[in-house]
Amino acid sequence: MNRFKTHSSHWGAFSGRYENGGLEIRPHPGDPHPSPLLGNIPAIAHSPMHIRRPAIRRGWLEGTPDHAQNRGADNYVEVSWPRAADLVAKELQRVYGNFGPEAVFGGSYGWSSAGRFHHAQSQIHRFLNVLGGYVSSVNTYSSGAAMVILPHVLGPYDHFDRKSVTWDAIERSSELVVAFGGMALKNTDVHGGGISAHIVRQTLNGASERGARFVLVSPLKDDFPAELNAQWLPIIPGTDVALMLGLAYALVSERLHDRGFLDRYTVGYERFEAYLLGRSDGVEKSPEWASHICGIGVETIRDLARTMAGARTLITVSHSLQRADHGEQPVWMGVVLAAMLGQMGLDGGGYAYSLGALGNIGKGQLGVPLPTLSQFKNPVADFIPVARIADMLLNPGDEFHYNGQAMRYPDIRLVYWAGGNPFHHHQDINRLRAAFKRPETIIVHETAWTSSARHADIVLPATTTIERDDIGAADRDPLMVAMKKLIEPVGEARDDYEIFSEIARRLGKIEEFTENRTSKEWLAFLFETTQKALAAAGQEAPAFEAFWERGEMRLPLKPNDGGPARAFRDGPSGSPLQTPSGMIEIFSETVESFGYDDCRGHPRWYPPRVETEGDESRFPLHLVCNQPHQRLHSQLDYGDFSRSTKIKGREPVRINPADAARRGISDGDIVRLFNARGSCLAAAVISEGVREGVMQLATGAWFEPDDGAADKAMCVHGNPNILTRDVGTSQLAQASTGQLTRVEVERFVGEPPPVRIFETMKFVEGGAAPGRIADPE
Ligand SMILES: Nc1nc2c(c(=O)[nH]1)N[C@H]1C(S)=C(S)[C@@H](COP(=O)(O)OP(=O)(O)OC[C@H]3O[C@@H](n4cnc5c(=O)[nH]c(N)nc54)[C@H](O)[C@@H]3O)O[C@H]1N2
Ligand SMILES: Nc1nc2c(c(=O)[nH]1)N[C@H]1C(S)=C(S)[C@@H](COP(=O)(O)OP(=O)(O)OC[C@H]3O[C@@H](n4cnc5c(=O)[nH]c(N)nc54)[C@H](O)[C@@H]3O)O[C@H]1N2
Ligand SMILES: [Mo]
Repeated sequence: MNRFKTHSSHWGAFSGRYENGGLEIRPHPGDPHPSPLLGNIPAIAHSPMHIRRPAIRRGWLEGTPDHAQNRGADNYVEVSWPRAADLVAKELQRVYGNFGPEAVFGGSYGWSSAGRFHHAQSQIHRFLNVLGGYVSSVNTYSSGAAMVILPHVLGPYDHFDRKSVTWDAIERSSELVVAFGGMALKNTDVHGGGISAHIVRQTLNGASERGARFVLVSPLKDDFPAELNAQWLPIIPGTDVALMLGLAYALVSERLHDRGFLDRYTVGYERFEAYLLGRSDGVEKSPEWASHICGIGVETIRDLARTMAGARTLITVSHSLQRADHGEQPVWMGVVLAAMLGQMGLDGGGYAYSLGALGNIGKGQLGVPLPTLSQFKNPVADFIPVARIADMLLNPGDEFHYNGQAMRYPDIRLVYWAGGNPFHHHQDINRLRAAFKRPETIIVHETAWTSSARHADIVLPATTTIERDDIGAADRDPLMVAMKKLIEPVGEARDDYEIFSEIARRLGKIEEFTENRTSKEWLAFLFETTQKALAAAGQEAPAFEAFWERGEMRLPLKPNDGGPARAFRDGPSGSPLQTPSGMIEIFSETVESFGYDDCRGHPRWYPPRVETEGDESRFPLHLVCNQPHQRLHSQLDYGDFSRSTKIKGREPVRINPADAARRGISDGDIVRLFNARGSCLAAAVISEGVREGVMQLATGAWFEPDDGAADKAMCVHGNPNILTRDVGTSQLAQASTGQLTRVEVERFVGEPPPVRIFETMKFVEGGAAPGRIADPE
């Protein structure tokens, strides 16, 4: 009998045992609410989706003219590892030699897997830096707008996103939590790097039992756990700023705003108030005005304003609100509303950005540093805001604006990706497909035959975490886990580290990349960072071997002191915020000075651009494209749990009964969603939990075109990014706006095209062009 071995993932610690051809998974015994996402893991061991051998796209290998036009519609030729590594090394040499590192895009955004050493992002960036650098990307798809606006308003991003409001304060002191965008429990299933205890449900229940009340502002009812009986304000998507302004106006008109707080801790309130009351633009942002825009009743708005002013109130703003047109505004306006209530820095009150988006946000901070692989320094200054990838590939040399800078897109010849899935995360997939036809070469390390792998020229099979040893640890999680290999590598899959080492060897850079350490030596070496800090703090500091034998280790937490918000409240001059004024910037001279018409000196209401563009009126329904409850992004969409949620093999789309009835759609029907950009099929689920006029289709179903060669392909599986818009939030942050789009829907009549994406890949034979390397075998 094999023993269960400890392991960890972005959605929980667990142990696993491989026996008789099957992988058995047990959640960590200390986890009060283990995630059902663990059910996706066993498929790794046997799914035909795991890439088994290096594969080259035939057109690239044969060097046919215009071969790049065939990306996404071509066949693949399997090759040996030595040949694949030779081809990659030779191509890197060519591109670096002819065009320099400014022609290599290595942003490689993506969540990859848990594990401190085999972290694909760290590995690829380290490797490309050894070769001379790469064009990088900044910020995230998660919170691209907040990461740029918050530093102007409150100081460093994490001060109010992680360091100030904690779950224990909410359980102890909050009387009212108003959650713009909710706190869907599904989202707290995961945390980047690992999460050993899922505590959000029990914490919210604890607060509720003490008498705390909850208000959910969201188009979806299940964005808050049902047992809390939250008051549901089913808002029209994209209109939270209008509601917040209506609440602010109600506070001022009843003199419920905290003038003392505004005077002592903020700058620019007067200029904002002139806008709020209509003195600067002739429009009063009254509850009546707000109600017309956001669909929430006037009296409801007034009542909520009074309740907020009369209780210990916490305002939370979710990531999702800013992953939309003008996404900077709700983040900023949430701060202003909280400042008007005067409770920032009080226990269980004030403002928390993104609480509930990830399972460890709101937990205590670790008292020791975690093992971290050095990525070295990137000498290349060129970068893009992460969601501008298609713009960059389509428009080299064009000017764009970002956070006060005028910049130009670089001319990219080679794209190298490891640990991310752009055909999952990026918007307007048809446009992305056109963009992916531009570079000369695209290299991808993947564990699975995702759509990104199917658009690459060179596909190198990477192991998943269960095929290798690693150290599991994450921000705010006190459990460090020995992630032990559970199965042998599938097929010829190799660790990213090993792949990069082989290529580095061919380029004469092996010593720089590996520093002469094996994987196992790296684990022991990286572990020392934490071990030494533990010893210095007088804590038990086991040797690596002892930790590995034991399987896990508890790390100390810092005492919880209310963070920068509390310190600022207690002494605004001694602990100023790290903003230009040291205060909360209700008006930002810096942002105003950029002169952008889509993000000015104080938060304001901008009607969403999608609605002001003529042909969008043909698409009356709002589509919410949120995070999936059944997987992490696109990862393991082929896993059992994710597939158990599909209907007739397609992704479920939720629709309100009234909208369905009007279109003759019944539960379980295959429907076609479409707009000016594209279309996809999905399976209808009729639900009262979705506001009328809104549909919801989660992200993460692997993109499968009906015709890989068509300019405008339809996704037969249900990937919403075929419909979303590829425009930045504003010139300030240029962040993703993928959360919301507009569509129409109809019942699909006839035999729908089959979903084939999870079927075994078929390979072809192929020759090599003169100049490309032939297989030595
Ligand atoms: N419309 C819309 N789009 C969105 C969003 C939205 O709300 N709406 N949300 C956005 C957000 S917040 C995010 S964070 C992004 C997520 O986008 P991604 O992070 O790109 O999504 P993942 O599916 O996690 O992609 C990780 C990939 O890495 C691979 N992988 C895992 N482990 C390894 C490894 O060890 N080595 C290698 N080489 N590969 C590995 C997996 O197989 C997977 O394909 O999506 C964004 N896209
Ligand atoms: N199970 C699971 N959990 C995850 C992830 C996953 O893939 N799977 N991904 C993780 C990642 S990388 C991130 S960044 C976070 C993302 O965290 P979020 O971005 O907050 O998560 P979403 O689920 O995309 O959106 C949350 C809710 O916002 C609501 N919403 C959408 N538009 C509006 C609006 O205009 N107004 C209001 N008031 N509400 C709106 C939607 O109903 C949606 O369910 O989630 C993390 N958690
Ligand atoms: Mo994210």
